[in-house]
Amino acid sequence: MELNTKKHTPEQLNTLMGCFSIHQEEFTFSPLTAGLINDTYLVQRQEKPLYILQRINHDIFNNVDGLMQNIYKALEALNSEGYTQILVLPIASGAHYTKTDEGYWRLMTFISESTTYNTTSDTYIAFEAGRIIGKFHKLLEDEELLDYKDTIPHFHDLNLREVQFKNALVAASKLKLASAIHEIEIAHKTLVKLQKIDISALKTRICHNDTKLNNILFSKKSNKALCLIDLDTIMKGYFFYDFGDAVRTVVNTAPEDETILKNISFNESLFSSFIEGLASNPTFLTEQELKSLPLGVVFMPFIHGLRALTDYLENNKYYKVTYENQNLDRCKSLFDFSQKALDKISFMERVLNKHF
Ligand code: GN1
Ligand code: MG
Repeated sequence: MELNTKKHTPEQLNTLMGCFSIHQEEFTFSPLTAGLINDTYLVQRQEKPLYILQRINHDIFNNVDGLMQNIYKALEALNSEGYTQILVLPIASGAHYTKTDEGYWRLMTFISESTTYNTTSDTYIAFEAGRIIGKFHKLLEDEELLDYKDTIPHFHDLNLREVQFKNALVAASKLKLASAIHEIEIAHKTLVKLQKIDISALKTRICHNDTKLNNILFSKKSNKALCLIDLDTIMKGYFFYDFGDAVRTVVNTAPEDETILKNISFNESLFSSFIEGLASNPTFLTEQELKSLPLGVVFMPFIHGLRALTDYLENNKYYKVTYENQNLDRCKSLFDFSQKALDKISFMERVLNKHF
């Protein structure tokens, strides 16, 4: 397994920049540590941010070629009024990434005057989050599904995540099992409840698959949403994945690994604004998709919580952690939000009926 935490020197990174077809200068690099999978650097020249340089985690994304093709294909379509286009910078051969002994690297444009938020209490930001997610889907609505590779097959498939969880239960130490006894019980109970989601009637779309709030870029000046970032998981999926993942992070004013559960809440005003923003796009959702959305808000935090719990039981081999029990804390927090979303199903239905 590659080491996720390996530090790269400025010399190494400057040499790497030499591979890309850009104006070559002396750059400086600041690590961006919000992501849990890749190594990400902000590339600056004389303090002006210019690019995002990333080492793709090859243990997780083993089809880098397919992944970069998906991104490149989607970015061609993600260019319109009200949506800022990101560019992938090629290397000399025209390829969209470079491979070194250190792994696979790509370079993308940094959108100037932009910022991200981990959480928000601002209804305008919630509106804009909804608007940009709808816009993203509207722009990708007519993509040819066959052009996209399943780079992480069954990524949000609960059956796969259930099997992985059950395998982890068999292999985990007694101590670990005892420390997560309560969460394991919630997982078993909720798995039964969520089995009833019927995906057979849902339209398969090209989705982002990781639409948490901090994967949306906002204008620093106006707070208008600019575009979605972190495009590694662009592949086929259902709209309720992107909806549920966005809602779990937009309407909850506590972060994903909040340890004080009373701080975790489902804010109704933020939800209503998010839906208003989503509905400000020309319609694209089917009746069946609209019906799937409230349960999607229960489903997405649950599946993330289950993956965090599985990783905790497997001694943190997937997600980067900054302390031993972080995956368990994430699980507790995600399960708690999932439960709180379950209590808001009829509220969500009412708001959706009003706007769609
Ligand atoms: C991972 O690395 P990051 O933060 O973009 C994960 C997402 C989770 C997220 C939890 C490929 O994304 O599914 O929602 O952590 N991505 C992958 O914050 O597993
Ligand atoms: Mg991601």
